[in-house]
Amino acid sequence: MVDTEEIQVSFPYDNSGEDPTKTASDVQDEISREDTQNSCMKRLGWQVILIVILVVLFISVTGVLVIQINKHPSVPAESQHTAKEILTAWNISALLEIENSQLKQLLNSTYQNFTSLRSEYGQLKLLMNATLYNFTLLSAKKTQMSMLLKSILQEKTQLQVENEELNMLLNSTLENCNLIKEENGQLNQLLNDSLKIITLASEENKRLRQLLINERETNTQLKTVNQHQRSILFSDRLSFLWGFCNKSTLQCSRCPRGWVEHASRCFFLSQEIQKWEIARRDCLDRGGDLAVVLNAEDQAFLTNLTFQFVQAHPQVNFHSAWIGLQDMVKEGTHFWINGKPLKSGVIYWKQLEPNNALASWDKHNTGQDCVAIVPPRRIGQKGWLNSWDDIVCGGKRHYLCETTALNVI
Ligand SMILES: *[C@@H]1O[C@H](CO)[C@@H](O)[C@H](O)[C@H]1NC(C)=O
Ligand SMILES: *[C@@H]1O[C@H](CO)[C@@H](O)[C@H](O)[C@H]1NC(C)=O
Ligand SMILES: *[C@@H]1O[C@H](CO)[C@@H](O)[C@H](O)[C@H]1NC(C)=O
Ligand SMILES: *[C@@H]1O[C@H](CO)[C@@H](O)[C@H](O)[C@H]1NC(C)=O
Ligand SMILES: *[C@@H]1O[C@H](CO)[C@@H](O)[C@H](O)[C@H]1NC(C)=O
Ligand SMILES: *[C@@H]1O[C@H](CO)[C@@H](O)[C@H](O)[C@H]1NC(C)=O
Ligand SMILES: *[C@@H]1O[C@H](CO)[C@@H](O)[C@H](O)[C@H]1NC(C)=O
Ligand SMILES: *[C@@H]1O[C@H](CO)[C@@H](O)[C@H](O)[C@H]1NC(C)=O
Ligand SMILES: *[C@@H]1O[C@H](CO)[C@@H](O)[C@H](O)[C@H]1NC(C)=O
Ligand SMILES: [Ca+2]
Ligand SMILES: [Ca+2]
Repeated sequence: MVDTEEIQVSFPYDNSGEDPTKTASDVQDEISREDTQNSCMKRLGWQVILIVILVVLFISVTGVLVIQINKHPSVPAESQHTAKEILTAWNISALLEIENSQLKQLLNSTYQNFTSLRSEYGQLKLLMNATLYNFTLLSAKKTQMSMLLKSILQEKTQLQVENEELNMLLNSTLENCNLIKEENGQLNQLLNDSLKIITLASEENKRLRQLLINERETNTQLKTVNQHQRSILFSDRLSFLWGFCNKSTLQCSRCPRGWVEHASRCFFLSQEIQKWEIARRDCLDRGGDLAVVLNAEDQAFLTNLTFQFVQAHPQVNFHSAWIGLQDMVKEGTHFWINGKPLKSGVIYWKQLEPNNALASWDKHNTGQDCVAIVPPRRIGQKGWLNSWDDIVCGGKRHYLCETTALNVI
């Protein structure tokens, strides 16, 4: 728009067809046109003068010829010839006149052509100026356009690069998306599995709970039964049996509590000390009698019992423990409490025993008639099984009782 306006401002008479106001150039034009007109007129004047001169020349030549003819009237042939010449000259004159008018017309037409050409030239000049201007404008525009094109091309290249990058990004994103989708599927599967497991577990839990409730009920019932049975168990009538059981562990043995089983018999080593007679009474009260040594196994077991006691109670001044053997009736003849005599050649005596030694405090000189086991000082010592000693029956000693073990069918 601006361009067009400028053009219109610069060339306001271009296409309007109105009469141009006179500018300096136009005045110049006018002047130059007048010059041209003047020169034409001058040329025309020269031609006229030339023609006049020619006519004068012709007339003067003709006059000379006539004078000469008059001078020589005697010569008719010559006269005739001269007339002919005059006619020719007349012809020539006429021809010249015609030619002159033709030239005039030509000049007029040329002039007219010239005038029209001049105006055409002016128009062409204007057109060319406009065209040039348009061309300049267009070339400027073209430069702009080419610059624009260049920048657009650059932008396009950048955009292409960016596009490629974006494509790659999109691809990687798509790949990631696919991976995530896959993972999601796996997780879904896992979740489903977990849910299934949970469902199963919850069912199992329910079942177990029911079972627990049932069990609790059973338990309560059993407790009631148990309490009933307990009341029966701990009644006085069964107190004898409890002597064979540990009430806290409910473990029962074939021997009463505190007694040790050996060879289907039960043995008891007293904590207290008593004279032989009172010791025997206590064994009887406990449902047994003083211990009898039937063989080497019995001898080893009983000796070990006293040894273990000494080991376990180092603070006790343990001298010996009575067994059921004595020679109170006849000195030197030993009898067991079951009435059986001591077999001859028994080798369980300590060295130098029995000696029936008489103690200073033995005022009645009764001697040593009751037998006790003296614990050895160490295991493996020489004479481990030779532990018997005859002692005054009134001395206070620990004692070994024995009873039969319960025969459980
Ligand atoms: C003059 O011109 C006329 C016509 O053009 C012609 O017939 C005639 O013969 C001419 N005369 C002379 C003397 O040339
Ligand atoms: C030239 O021609 C124009 C018309 O064509 C006429 O009006 C004018 O008188 C002529 N001029 C001369 C000198 O013949
Ligand atoms: C003038 O121009 C016309 C047409 O443009 C042409 O026919 C004619 O011959 C020209 N006259 C001269 C003397 O150039
Ligand atoms: C052509 O245009 C320019 C400005 O556009 C002007 O200065 C110049 O005079 C013009 N020339 C002609 C012959 O019109
Ligand atoms: C110059 O450009 C204008 C507008 O673009 C147009 O109208 C005019 O015809 C053009 N002139 C030429 C001589 O091309
Ligand atoms: C993106 O992936 C499509 C199809 O998967 C492929 O045609 C294209 O070449 C890939 N583009 C890039 C930049 O990797
Ligand atoms: C998960 O379980 C539901 C119903 O139990 C089912 O519709 C869905 O397809 C399962 N999905 C997978 C990934 O197994
Ligand atoms: C019962 O057994 C426990 C464990 O063995 C024991 O600590 C406890 O002394 C025993 N009670 C009796 C009375 O033997
Ligand atoms: C002595 O008795 C203890 C405990 O009962 C036992 O471990 C050990 O083997 C016994 N020793 C002998 C030599 O019998
Ligand atoms: Ca004696
Ligand atoms: Ca003795």
